[in-house]
Amino acid sequence: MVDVEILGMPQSNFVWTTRIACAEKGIPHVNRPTPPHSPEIDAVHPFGRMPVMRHGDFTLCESRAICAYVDKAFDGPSLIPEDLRQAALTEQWASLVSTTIDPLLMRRYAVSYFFPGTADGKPDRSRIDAALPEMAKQFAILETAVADGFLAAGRFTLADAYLVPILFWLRLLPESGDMLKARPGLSAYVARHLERPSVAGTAPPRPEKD
Ligand SMILES: N[C@@H](CCC(=O)N[C@@H](CS)C(=O)NCC(=O)O)C(=O)O
Repeated sequence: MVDVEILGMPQSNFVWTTRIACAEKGIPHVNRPTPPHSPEIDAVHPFGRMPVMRHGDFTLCESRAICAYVDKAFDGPSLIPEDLRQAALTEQWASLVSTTIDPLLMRRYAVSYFFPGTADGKPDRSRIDAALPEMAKQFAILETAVADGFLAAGRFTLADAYLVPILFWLRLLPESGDMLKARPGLSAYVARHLERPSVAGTAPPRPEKD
């Protein structure tokens, strides 16, 4: 059987989501660490973003499409519940995470630490400070949303596969780390799911401490 190949840097939360989807499905996959806008990524994604997938002669981009393909192409447990309403709620939360939560928590906040683009290479303080009030609101919403230990459907779903990689990075940064500590439900949620075999087994290398 041809392995699924996931191209993209393992640190990317969207790459990680697709790898969790493969692991939950129980299929072998290989991750080829590949930066965005590299020739291999550009060959598949019209805007040069990661992840992209190769499966034999088939190529695909966009994490949600890749997760859907992996889900339908192989036997094995699904990250989307059978029940119509639970499936819809799973899609609702997966969409909220990728269209509203990721743009704030990752693109605006975390990226201002990891890829600040400042002249001196230091974190982009004004961009970080501007994001904090809205972040506090999102943490409050998420604390309520994971009250039963999952984001949707009362079990681990695609919605959690989108959220947990984001919270992994936010635990490591100062303001978001404090916001998480102040939310016991959300802290317990991320700690527990980071130990899930599909999540732990696909985790990116730990950043080096300075
Ligand atoms: N909607 C895309 C988002 C992918 C995305 O934003 N990937 C980021 C890394 S986490 C990226 O490639 N950024 C580079 C860029 O936007 O130029 C998906 O779900 O796959």
